[in-house]
Amino acid sequence: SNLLKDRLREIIPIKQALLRDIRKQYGQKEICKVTVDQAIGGMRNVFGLFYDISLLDSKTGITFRDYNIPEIQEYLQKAKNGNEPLPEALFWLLLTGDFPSDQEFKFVQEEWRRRGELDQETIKFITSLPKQLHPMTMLSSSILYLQKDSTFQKAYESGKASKPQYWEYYYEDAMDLVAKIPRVAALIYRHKYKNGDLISSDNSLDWAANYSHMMGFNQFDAYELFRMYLSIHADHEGGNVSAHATHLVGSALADQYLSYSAGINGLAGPLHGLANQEVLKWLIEIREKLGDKVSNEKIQEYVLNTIREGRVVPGYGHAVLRNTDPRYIHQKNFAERLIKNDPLVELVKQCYHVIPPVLKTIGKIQNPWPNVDAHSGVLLNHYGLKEFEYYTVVFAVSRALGCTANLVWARAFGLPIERPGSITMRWIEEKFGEN
Ligand code: FAM
Repeated sequence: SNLLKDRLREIIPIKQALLRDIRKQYGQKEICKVTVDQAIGGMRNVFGLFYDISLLDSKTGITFRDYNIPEIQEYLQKAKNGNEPLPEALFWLLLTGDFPSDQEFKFVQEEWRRRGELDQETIKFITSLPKQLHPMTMLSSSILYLQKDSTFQKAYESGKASKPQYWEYYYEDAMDLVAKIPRVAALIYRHKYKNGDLISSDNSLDWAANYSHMMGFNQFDAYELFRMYLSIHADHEGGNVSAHATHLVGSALADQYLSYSAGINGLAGPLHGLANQEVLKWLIEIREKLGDKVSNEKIQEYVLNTIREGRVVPGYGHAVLRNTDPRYIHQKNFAERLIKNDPLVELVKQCYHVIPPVLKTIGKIQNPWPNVDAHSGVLLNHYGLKEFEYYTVVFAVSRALGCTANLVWARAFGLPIERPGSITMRWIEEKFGEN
């Protein structure tokens, strides 16, 4: 039997009824006012999206189905002798709202193993991509290529799919996409950086460790890093660029592949997921220019220079968070537990003390604290993943969990095509002007 789909079949009618009740009871309530400034200013604090699987609080950070990062670390399945949550378990939580039993966890793991292999044409497509492409461009193109296997697209085209069943096809596509994405990502890595010397999967490993293995990193601690990394980046509510782009494109009934490829393209922007590559570049630059033992004053000066040059300090600031990102803290704890004497890790720690006070003096920066990307690069670098251009691909492997899980629910709820209104300067003047 299909444990996860069966569970969804049980929950979906209950949640659909709940949503109907909520609309009946609160449908006409006002959530917030929208000012002209907000419309022009990237819609900060405009609550206009419905996204049920995770929620971001500006002070306490992300919760996945109401559980924060320390809670998922405590309650989700871990590897033998491991400390980090396993993404298979997180995916079950995101989709169902419950922690999986061991049997349910194993079900997801087995399904992903079964669905994870790539066919020869796909391997050929990926290993024929021009090597000068950015790895995120390669990933997005490869996900688009996989669209040939979309069960939703086929069912829709043949006229077989009816609206109440859409979610089932989105579920199938989510499971396939998530199962395959580590292999796709590892192939891209080996093709671009290791002369196409490919490593086949090891299905005795869990999903995250297998990804690490196919990249070529086989220490237990590297496995733990991938388990942790792929869990904590999985989702960040609905309004961030990658989740929102996926949700928006999916609302036109584009399948999971078309939708998530769009999300990946947004994640590839330097103000979003690409920041993790930018952070490592920036840290290495500091060491090259200022040497190994940099004083706090020199870092302060360097930060001010970066800003003076019109650049952003990567890894710091956030559109919603107003505190240190708990995903940063989680990675800091990981490093403190497992990594000794890595100068770049030490530099990240030093920056945490030095940079926020400097950013506070700038005034306009709403959040001087580090975000998730301030820490992730040095951890990947520590275990041998030196090609920082690739870092956002690891982020994208993780974000597939949240983005595809949300689309299953978007179809289960029968959410309509997204179509907010837009305004012009003339419209604003005519509406609010004196005459
Ligand atoms: N360094 C320099 N300037 C910064 C800054 C930073 N780290 N963070 C914000 N600012 C500037 C910002 O550019 C803006 O300047 P202008 O008014 O001159 O355009 C001003 O401060 C106000 O911005 P804000 O309201 O504090 O932030 P936004 O909500 O507009 O933007 C971020 C949020 C994340 C895009 C911004 O903080 C940033 O560019 N940070 C560096 C890049 C980064 O780390 N991104 C990753 C975010 C991450 F969590 C993720 O998505 N993966």
